[in-house]
Amino acid sequence: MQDCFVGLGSNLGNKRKNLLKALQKIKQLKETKIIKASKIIQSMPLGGPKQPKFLNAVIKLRTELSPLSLLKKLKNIEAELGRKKTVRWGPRVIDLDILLYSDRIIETKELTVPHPRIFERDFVIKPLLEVL
Ligand code: A4P
Ligand code: MG
Repeated sequence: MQDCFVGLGSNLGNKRKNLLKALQKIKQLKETKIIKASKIIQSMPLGGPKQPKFLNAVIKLRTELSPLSLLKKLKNIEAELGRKKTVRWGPRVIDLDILLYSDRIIETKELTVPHPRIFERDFVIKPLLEVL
């Protein structure tokens, strides 16, 4: 079992509901347990086109899934919640990012861990500190 931290973001539709639905689906992943969840915070959009404010949160997981299998499951959940491909950093129903996975450093085409933009983002750092 490995500890890992996942960032959740939403700025389209019923944002709070989207975060809670994603949480519910992550809870249902067989090989994974949610250990802690941060408060949901509102944040100003960073980058991308003009877009609505975000709700963000971070959760701590304990999982048997490899980083890449976890990424795939998270991508499936994004798709199930109706996320559509648009521009980079564009508005989204749900965004699920792997922030940290144990003490692993990963740099592949599909996955960069730690997430490269953690430390420039209050909306990641603040909730992350809550669940560390
Ligand atoms: N990918 C690589 N590393 C990871 C990782 N650690 N976790 C790859 C998740 N995915 C990772 O992601 C594009 C590709 O990144 C994936 O296919 C995966 O293989 P995406 O979610 O489809 O696209 P994206 O989210 O638009 O791109 P990116 O670069 O992940 O954006 P960010 O950095 O997540 O930023 N402002 C506020 N206030 N709150 C936010 O949550 N989010 C963003 C998105 C911008 N501004 C924001 C927020
Ligand atoms: Mg993303």
